[in-house]
Amino acid sequence: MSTSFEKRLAQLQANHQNLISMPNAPIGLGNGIFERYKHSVLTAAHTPLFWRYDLNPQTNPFLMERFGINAVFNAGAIKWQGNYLVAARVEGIDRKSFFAIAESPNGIDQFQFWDYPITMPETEDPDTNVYDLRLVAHEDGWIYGLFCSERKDPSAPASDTSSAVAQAGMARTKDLINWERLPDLKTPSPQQRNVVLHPEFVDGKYAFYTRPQDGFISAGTGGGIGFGLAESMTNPVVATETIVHERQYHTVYEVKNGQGPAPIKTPQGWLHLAHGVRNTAAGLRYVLYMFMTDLQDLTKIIHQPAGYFLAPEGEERIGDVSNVAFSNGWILDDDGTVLMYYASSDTRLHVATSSVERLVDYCINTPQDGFRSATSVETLKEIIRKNKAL
Ligand code: M1P
Repeated sequence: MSTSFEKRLAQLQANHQNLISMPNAPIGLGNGIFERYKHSVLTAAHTPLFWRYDLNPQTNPFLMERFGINAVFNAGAIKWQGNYLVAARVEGIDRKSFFAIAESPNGIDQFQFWDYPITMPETEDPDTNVYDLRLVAHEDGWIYGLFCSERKDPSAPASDTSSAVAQAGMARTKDLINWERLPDLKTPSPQQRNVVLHPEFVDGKYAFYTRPQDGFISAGTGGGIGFGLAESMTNPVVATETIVHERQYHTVYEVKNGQGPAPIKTPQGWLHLAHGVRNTAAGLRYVLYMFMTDLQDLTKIIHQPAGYFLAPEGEERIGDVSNVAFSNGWILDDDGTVLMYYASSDTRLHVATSSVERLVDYCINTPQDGFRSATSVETLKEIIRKNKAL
């Protein structure tokens, strides 16, 4: 006769196994640009039971959770030894985030976490919180992980227990297990988040997408997606930031924006996925948008469709920070498929699929923003006219 501990464990194991082996499938006809999927690919419930529970009946007779996981979201991504890997932001119930790799044979379902989370070495100034890892296989042979390192603001008065400083933490690896921490990136901006390494050298230097910001939440006089060069990764200094894509009034990136994963090279230009933030009466709304930059001049935008590429829908709109779509990882597969990992509402991770061909077509042939209602009407009338003439 099995004990209640054994019964409960068997049930937990069955539920977990069902969840992590659940097949995923695209939903509906979609918009032709990308496919959404029925199930999220990772949630807090996907984390291994042996992370959350002490499985010893002697020390945990009630089989309680001992290490609660609150959310699994914003993930870097890479194809590695034939498998699809995401390095997710895992947030414990203590609010601390860390990185953990989950692996799938096809990139759309059956993601399973590696046994241990990433042990990210600290600098001499320890991070309080780390999140939003961007994985980049650089042409120098290293895989770099760039992430936000958050520490309490040392200049905040004692009464202020919330103010923080965000900087670009950096580390590198050859096997995704052993990481060498590098110094935080130095830039002219007091704070940085959403910093991404470009995969190729530019003029023999390391190239970074940055997001200068005055405050921890507010971009202030900073903002926009910046670009800068550094001589080395071991003494990483960006002396000059050029803004590639500015915030702009009455757009989906009016308040803030940030580079998503590292851009994908195509014959027509570099494909970029970014997030844009606007304010509403219900709070900030985060959506994803795309643009392309010139192959020779990485600071020159050559195509940008109007508005958002992907916005949170249905249950995606609800979570710890509602109305958020955020992406910091995508994988370009050998056949040209692009697997885009996006998180919803700082709670769970999803996949959307498209192809380089479709995304380039989307960027080149979708009308640009005219920035006024009247220009939108003219764009629409032109589409109608052409269709009526068919
Ligand atoms: O809560 C939404 C997102 O907020 C931040 O992004 P940004 O710096 O552009 O405001 C990040 O903390 C991100 O992790 C989070 O998803």
